[in-house]
Amino acid sequence: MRALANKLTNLRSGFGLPLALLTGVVLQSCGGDKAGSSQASGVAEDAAAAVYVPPGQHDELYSFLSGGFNGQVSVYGIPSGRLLKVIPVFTQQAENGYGYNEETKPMLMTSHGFVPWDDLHHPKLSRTDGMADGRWLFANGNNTPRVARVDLKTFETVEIMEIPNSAGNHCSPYPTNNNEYILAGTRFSVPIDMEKGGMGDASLDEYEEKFRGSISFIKVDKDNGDMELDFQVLVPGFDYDLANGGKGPSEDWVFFTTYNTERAGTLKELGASQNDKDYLAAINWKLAAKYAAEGKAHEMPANYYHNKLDHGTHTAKSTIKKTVRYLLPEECPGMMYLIPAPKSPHGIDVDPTGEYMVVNGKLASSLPVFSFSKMQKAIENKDFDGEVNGIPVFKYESVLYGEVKEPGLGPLHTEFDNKGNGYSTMFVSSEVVKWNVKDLKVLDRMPVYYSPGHLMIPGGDTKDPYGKYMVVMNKITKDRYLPTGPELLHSAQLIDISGDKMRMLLDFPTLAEPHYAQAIVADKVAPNSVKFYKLDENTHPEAVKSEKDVKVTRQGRTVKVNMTSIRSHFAPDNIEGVQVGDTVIFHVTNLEQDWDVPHGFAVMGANNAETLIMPGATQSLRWVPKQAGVYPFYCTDFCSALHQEMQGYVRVSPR
Ligand code: CUK
Ligand code: CUA
Repeated sequence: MRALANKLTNLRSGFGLPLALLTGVVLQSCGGDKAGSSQASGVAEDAAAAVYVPPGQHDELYSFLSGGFNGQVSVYGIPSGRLLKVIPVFTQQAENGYGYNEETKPMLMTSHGFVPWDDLHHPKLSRTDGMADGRWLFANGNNTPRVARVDLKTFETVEIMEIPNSAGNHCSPYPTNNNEYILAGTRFSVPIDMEKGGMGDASLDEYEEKFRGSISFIKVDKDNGDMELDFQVLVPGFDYDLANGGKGPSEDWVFFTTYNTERAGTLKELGASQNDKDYLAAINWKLAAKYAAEGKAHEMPANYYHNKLDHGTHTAKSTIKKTVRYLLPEECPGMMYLIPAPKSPHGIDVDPTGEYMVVNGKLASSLPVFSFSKMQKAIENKDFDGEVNGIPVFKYESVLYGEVKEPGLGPLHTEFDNKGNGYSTMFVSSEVVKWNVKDLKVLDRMPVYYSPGHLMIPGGDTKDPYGKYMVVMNKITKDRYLPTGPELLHSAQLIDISGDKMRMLLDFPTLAEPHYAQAIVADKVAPNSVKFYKLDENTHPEAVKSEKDVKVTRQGRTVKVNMTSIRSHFAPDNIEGVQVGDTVIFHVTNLEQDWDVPHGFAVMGANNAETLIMPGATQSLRWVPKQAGVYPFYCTDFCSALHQEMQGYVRVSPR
């Protein structure tokens, strides 16, 4: 894909001419004045005012961008594009000790052991009545299949669940309209051993008969958000790419794009692309839940981790789950259907009314829009064209509403505004195309730099989009910013969609590669934000709540240091009695009860990281000193005028 895009950006930039050069030519031809330069680069005249948030003022919206291969979620203010926070999710973060300190290490445990990295593609906000409610943010781990939940009161990852019988948790996570379920679909199909559980052994020659995909139905507790894997649907062994849920009339349904429907096992040569069409899979999740509740589900052994942060101790605990229930679509009539779609489709997006399903076929020359009411009619009339593993396949025409003709090259994703329009990214022709959902006419085009993947309109995947802004996330940065060597940050662009024509407002670099994003008005999140943890609610077993209770104790070869931090000292700050080879655990309680006064803690030579302790919390660092000496430790976060004095020593004696 990247090679193709490069080719195309070269094309766009004048057959290999550096784009800057070409822009220069354009600039010259229109006089090179300020207005001319804005015009030449397509930036709205009042862009600066439109994105300017004066110092001390807050942004209108929070946006949550996936970090892709950095495994985290980054939070940007919209419209300013200011980075507000990086929320560590699947990757260790040395900056605050996530995944390094004893409290958060269990968060990254899986059946494969400690996996402190993942590839995070899709953040999704929790929902109430089909609208983002600002309570939680769910996100997928693509590589070692996991789903995470971030609590937006604290902007902390509070839960990570591993997904069994999955490989490449890509079409994930999709909340239904009241978070009844979070749906998580597999990208790769794998041989699933339904007797012994888990992945079986099979050759790729046995792909068609032995390989299956899975769609996980994860229940979410209404009050505290806790997830629980209710059951899975073991689907035919296609590759499942992306999903999206219905709304309004289609709210009982969820739709998945598939590729490799010939089940070739390998994408070599023609492989996965030889079929003229792949499928859009439609699953009635409510009916699936009913089948599971009525005893249609089988059970098989499983082995997956479920990691949760306990509120009082602020410590993650892992539970290992040993079984999983599953449904087979061939035994559940009416639960799953297949709609022929352009081959190798990518995104599937449902419009705010819930009637139209858009399939973004990246190799197709048109954008098919399917009709939910026609699909229901086709089900009634049994208007099918064969079946796969007992799953009925519709005739293309019987469910098609119409096609957007010649939208551009390489459609990948679509979002919607609140005025009946869709906006689709064209990866190859590197533009966003605005079209009307009713008459399918293209209304406007905006070139973006370069090669867009997802785009996001705040609320654009809900029944009532906020509209106003659109963020396009691009795969290639090239000459957009000052060069920083071969590796460049990715790029997002903010576009004003409030008028008939799209208007380019702002470029901002992003951390690693953003795929999807979500945004929500600040009022839905900011008032609930926790400022510090209450010391008297801290139930961490190693917490010390007063300096007079600090202690150093030895049990065998383990030395426990229960210590405190407060401006501007640690207690104790002179630790003796440690020997080479001991396991030393520093349990540091931050006694502060004020917003924005964390204290950091780091020890010379400790091969983990620092830990950053929030006010009222206790965090623990483990250290095994290998050499005798007197080791300094200090606070790493400038916390007061005497921050530099916030230090101490640990004496490590020879054994
Ligand atoms: S995917 Cu990345 S651009 Cu993983 Cu949602 Cu389409
Ligand atoms: Cu505490 Cu610096």
